[in-house]
Amino acid sequence: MAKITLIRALEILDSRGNPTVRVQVGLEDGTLVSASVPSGASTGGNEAVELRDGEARFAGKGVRKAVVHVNDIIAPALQGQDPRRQAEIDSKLLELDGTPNKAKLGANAILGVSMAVARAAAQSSRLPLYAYLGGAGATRLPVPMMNIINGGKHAHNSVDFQEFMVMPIGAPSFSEALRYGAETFHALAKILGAKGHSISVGDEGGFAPNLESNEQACEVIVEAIRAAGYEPGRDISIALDPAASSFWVGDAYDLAKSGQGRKTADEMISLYQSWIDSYPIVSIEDGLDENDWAGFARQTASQGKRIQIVGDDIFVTNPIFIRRGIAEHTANAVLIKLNQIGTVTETMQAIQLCRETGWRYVISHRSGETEDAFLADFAVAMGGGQIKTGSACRSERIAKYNRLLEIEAELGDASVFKSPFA
Ligand code: 2PG
Ligand code: MG
Repeated sequence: MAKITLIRALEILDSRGNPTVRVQVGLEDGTLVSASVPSGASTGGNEAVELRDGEARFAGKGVRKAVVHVNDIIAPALQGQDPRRQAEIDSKLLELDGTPNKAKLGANAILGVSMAVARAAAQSSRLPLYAYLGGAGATRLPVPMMNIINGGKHAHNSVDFQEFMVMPIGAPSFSEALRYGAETFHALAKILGAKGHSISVGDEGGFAPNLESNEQACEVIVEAIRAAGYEPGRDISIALDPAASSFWVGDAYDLAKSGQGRKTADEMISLYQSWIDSYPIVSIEDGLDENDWAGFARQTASQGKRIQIVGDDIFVTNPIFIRRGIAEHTANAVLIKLNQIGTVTETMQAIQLCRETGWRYVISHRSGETEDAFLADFAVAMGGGQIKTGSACRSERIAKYNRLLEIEAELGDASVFKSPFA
């Protein structure tokens, strides 16, 4: 196997115009690949540390320190290593960092190297990334969660909840699912326009209208699903990510953007219950604050048989928190984000825990993304059947969907597509 001869990092820009890290890895056989690190806005308190320079340039968001850590500390340490030894390389990265949350080198530095090493090994092995990471059994295409109305921290509008997503659960294939979602997105544009709303988009490419209430987002989505010619609940369902930590203020959930007042955890759970009864909702992520383990468990006990309860900020893709969640019946699914934990190997360990306990997992982008489509291959490799990667516009989102179309075409008859909710 060709050994690592080059590791080099660069400060690039993400989809919000903020700096992020790109890492190039070269091998002695001439392989040269790169990987780029995404960045969140509604970040969990326990995420691995995204190292920012804190200097005047880019309003403190520069990543030159992370770049230097890759070039001066990580690169010399990994020279001559076999890139297929992913677990060994990732534990070497943890050792070089030496902190529990990657605060020294930066999770952005570490993850860029981890992803680029995986991609280099795949290319040098002449395997597509999904087959290299997932093996011969990696044939399942994910059902997309397409975020067509953006609120919360991802948009300047009157909607408190961060993400209203459509999930084409009744589509026969990934490409058809993508078409169902894109057609619904366009139908929604017409409906919002006709109601006099703005159809400009938020960070993940969903519309960001000033609606009268959070609930109205569900109403217009159901209308759009029908207008596009689909049956709500059969062809296309709704998934929500309120990202409730972002509006947990003091001791209450403050629906300040919409002016719907302050609510307790149990009031939020009842609100979700009434929505589940009124709309075709199959999944709710982060319905409560990241520290409200008891509230999550109450929501899971009362709604977890009927819908998927996904923990994002509360678990931060970290096996330690997922283990606690399993013991306390906190949720029944985990949102998986590579940069919350910081290496490919640890991310795969988090997924393995989900599999062992029968929990579902959703492979997810961040609100700040790049054109890197690593996530698409990773979702097929991990086989969980769900991906969350934004709306039907903005190329940093579409790059992932287009890569999934390529994978589907390449797998041909071998590709599998089935709803996780069937
Ligand atoms: C989320 C993500 C991605 P962010 O909360 O699930 O949609 O948002 O990357 O801003 O944390
Ligand atoms: Mg989330």
